[in-house]
Amino acid sequence: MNIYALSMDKNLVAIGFRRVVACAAQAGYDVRSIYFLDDARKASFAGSWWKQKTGDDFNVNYVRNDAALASLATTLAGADVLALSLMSVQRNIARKLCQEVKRLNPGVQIIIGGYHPTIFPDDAIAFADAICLGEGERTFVEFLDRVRQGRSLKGLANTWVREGGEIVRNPRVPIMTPAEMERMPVMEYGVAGQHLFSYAQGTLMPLSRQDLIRHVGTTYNTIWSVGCPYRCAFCSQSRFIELDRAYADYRGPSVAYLIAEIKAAQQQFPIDYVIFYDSNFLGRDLETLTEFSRRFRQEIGLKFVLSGTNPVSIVEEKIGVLIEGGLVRIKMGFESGNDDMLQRFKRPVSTRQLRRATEVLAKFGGKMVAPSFELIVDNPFETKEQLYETLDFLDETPGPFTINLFSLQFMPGTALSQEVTDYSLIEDHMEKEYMFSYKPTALNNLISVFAILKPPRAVVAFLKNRITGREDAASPLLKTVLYRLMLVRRAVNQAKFSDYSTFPYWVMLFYHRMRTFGRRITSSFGATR
Ligand code: B12
Ligand code: SF4
Repeated sequence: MNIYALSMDKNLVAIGFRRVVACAAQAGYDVRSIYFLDDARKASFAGSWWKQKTGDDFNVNYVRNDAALASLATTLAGADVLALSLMSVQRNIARKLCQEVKRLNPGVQIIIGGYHPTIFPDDAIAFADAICLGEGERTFVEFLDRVRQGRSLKGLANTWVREGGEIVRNPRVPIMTPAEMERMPVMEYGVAGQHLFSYAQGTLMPLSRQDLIRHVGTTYNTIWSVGCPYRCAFCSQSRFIELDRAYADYRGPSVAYLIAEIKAAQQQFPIDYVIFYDSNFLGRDLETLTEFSRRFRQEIGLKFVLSGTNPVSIVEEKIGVLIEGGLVRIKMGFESGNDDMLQRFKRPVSTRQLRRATEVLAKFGGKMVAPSFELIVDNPFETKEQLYETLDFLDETPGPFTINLFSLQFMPGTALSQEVTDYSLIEDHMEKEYMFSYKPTALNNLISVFAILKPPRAVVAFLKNRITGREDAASPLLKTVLYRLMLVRRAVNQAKFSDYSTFPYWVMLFYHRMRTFGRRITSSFGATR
């Protein structure tokens, strides 16, 4: 069977995609993977912060190239199966592509998995033959088996399918237990059978080892546990828990599995940093984290970053244990510095608990990069007074720390988007990639100063005074300047801890070579003694 699998994420991280492709490969299917990138020549992950647009056009999908989509569709139309992994921000491009493929060859069986079909199935099924809701390891293989055998898709668990013009909502079976996850192959992480599609040029090319390094540098990006017990109003997690209660657990394989997965990648590629995207890596108990930390230090010996943690789980013992294992940097969602908004967001924390988390983290100031707290702004439910409270909260937060601002997004299927009657708002957000997409208002710009430094109280008071009554005045240039300064501050801070994981790939590679050289020298000295 001729199978194409397309990751629409516009980077080469694609953790869930790589997992389902690995399952299909293990089942004997020859899958050609394609990673859809805006422009394959430019940074898509490693060093991409430096290239981020911050001006007026910062938050829309960067490239539009209908001719390129048409040429990709011509290739894909030769397939028996086209599998897509999709987030909502890529939905418009994916829909165009699928429609064109179907026009050229109605016989191609299209299956879509990922967050978009899971959260917004009514939308996704309109341009696919089948959509997978939630995890797809077993579903993808069963789908391929059925297509190969020419069987109906009716009854294909955890999917919706279109048959004879009708939408069939197939029954659900429970998602995998940790024991079942343990038996899954580790994610596909090589270059054989993999391709890059460069949207800007419309070119499809085999993925080389150099390409992979150019795009991810010396990072290895993975996730240990899938799921989260909370139901924050702006997050799609509640939708997952509705699908299956087991999504409320931090569900994942054993420490041994995780270590074996990382080792396998380490044997193939130069890796210095492992980045974990768990919703809350620290949600695991101290005993498990201690085992992880010990084995990570002894058997992997790299630095690791926690891209997802929850302030509710910041416990001194846990942080201490992980730092011993190699933890170098930590990010977490604070979302707001005022209690009304935290409640409205249904966050599991109050500002008092946030404060406690910052106090714990401040104790490790000299041992890891300043933690990063993420905040939501441009929130139509929030008053200026409440936003000023967030500013005061930051002002009182013990340092060192940095912040990331994000505009509130009304993603489909979240509790918050159900409060919105204007559907175009949601549609609009399917066009946006919203990293640093906050509006360049005076108040946002003032808050963003805390990403660079903690100004003296008197300066904050002075600036507050200056912008009072003009909080919404736009200043994109100032935003860009502040953004650049923030990057410089972070670079300096990260370099102090040899954390180059957000730097351009060539910096990471240079550090890797130095590190390897240093290790060789040390071991040859050891051998001659
Ligand atoms: C890691 C991560 C990233 C990474 C890598 C993305 C990746 N795909 O690996 C990075 C940092 C690059 C990233 C970027 C973005 N992300 Co992100 N990210 C996540 C995060 C934290 C974990 C995703 C993950 O790996 N899950 C675990 C894997 C195993 O699950 P999975 O991906 O869902 O895959 C399973 C199923 O979906 C299914 N499946 C997936 N693909 C396929 C394909 C087929 C054919 C089948 C059958 C099944 C299937 O099977 C997989 C295995 O079980 C989630 C939040 C969270 N905690 O879940 C947000 C999340 C997915 N991201 C989100 C968003 C919005 C973004 C950005 C748009 C943000 C931005 N910068 O503007 C960008 C988009 C990038 C782009 N330009 O296109 C949203 C998506 C919401 C939505 N409705 O689409 C989430 C849910 C966060 C949130 N709550 O808002 N992200
Ligand atoms: S804690 Fe994080 S992953 Fe969990 S529901 Fe809230 S935002 Fe979503």
